Amino acid sequence: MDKRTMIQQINKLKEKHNAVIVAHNYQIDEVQEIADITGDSFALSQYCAKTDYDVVVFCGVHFMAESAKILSPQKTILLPEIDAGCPMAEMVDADGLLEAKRENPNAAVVCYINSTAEVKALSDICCTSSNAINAVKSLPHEEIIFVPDQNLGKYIAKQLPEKKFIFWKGYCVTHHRADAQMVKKAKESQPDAIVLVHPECRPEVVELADFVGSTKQIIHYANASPHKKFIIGTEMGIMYQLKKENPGKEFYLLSQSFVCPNMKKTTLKSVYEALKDMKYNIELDEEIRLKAKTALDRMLAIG
Ligand code: CIZ
Ligand code: SF4
Repeated sequence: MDKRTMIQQINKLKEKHNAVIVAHNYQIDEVQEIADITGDSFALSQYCAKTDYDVVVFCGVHFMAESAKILSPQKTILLPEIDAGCPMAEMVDADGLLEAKRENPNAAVVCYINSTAEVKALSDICCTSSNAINAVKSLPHEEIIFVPDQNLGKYIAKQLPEKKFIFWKGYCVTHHRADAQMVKKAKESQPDAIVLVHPECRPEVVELADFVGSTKQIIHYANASPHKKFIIGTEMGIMYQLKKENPGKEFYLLSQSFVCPNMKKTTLKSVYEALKDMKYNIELDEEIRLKAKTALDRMLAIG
């Protein structure tokens, strides 16, 4: 099937099932193009919760579709590629976290949204990279177990000296590849560009950046900035939105290795097949869902 026919078929199936397509900012261009909405994992989950569509095709990785299901249990949430996981989310499991809680009985658990529903269910509050500081601040506890991203944990810990952090050893395999040397080289080749990076990058990269933020914050920053050139330190999929929204500006990827293979698994064909066969339907144990929802609701409550 050629691309045009595939898109026509997708649109027909969307109508038939009263379905909507949502795509993460790291998805391939073709998928972002056909999506009804693009965004970060939390914005997309919130959209799923408030929309009237019965079926959501969630183009992203497993924990994202799971987060949507936690907030929208009555909707059918489809993940087109069932093997699209997030290696960082898999770096912490319920057993390991329970052990850490036993070893640190006075600590609260803050989990990054890049985590499984089981881990969210064991956490006091969930956070994204844009509200992690406020999430930690909202807790009265002095000790914080932060899972799973050590880089995001260290980034916020620097800004919260009054708290004692126990960092998990997780990291994003894609963002962790970048080092200070890469930033220095990129700056040398584009001396008048400013550097925008994601807090999943190593501390040595974050230290050299002009701005640190989530995908949503990076896009907002670039859109509002009077600067014309930017070096981007996050997954390459973000370039689609940045270029689309800023035709007069130049964007350079910090490193060509900023590619998340899991985010690249979803194609037009997988979206088509997801709608044709109604797969893969995300289901959650109700007890886990409700506990995980408490952690997400607490995050929502802090705004
Ligand atoms: O929460 C998300 O969507 C992730 C993983 C990254 C970001 O900054 O948007
Ligand atoms: Fe996970 Fe990193 Fe891929 Fe995001 S970019 S889904 S954190 S591996």
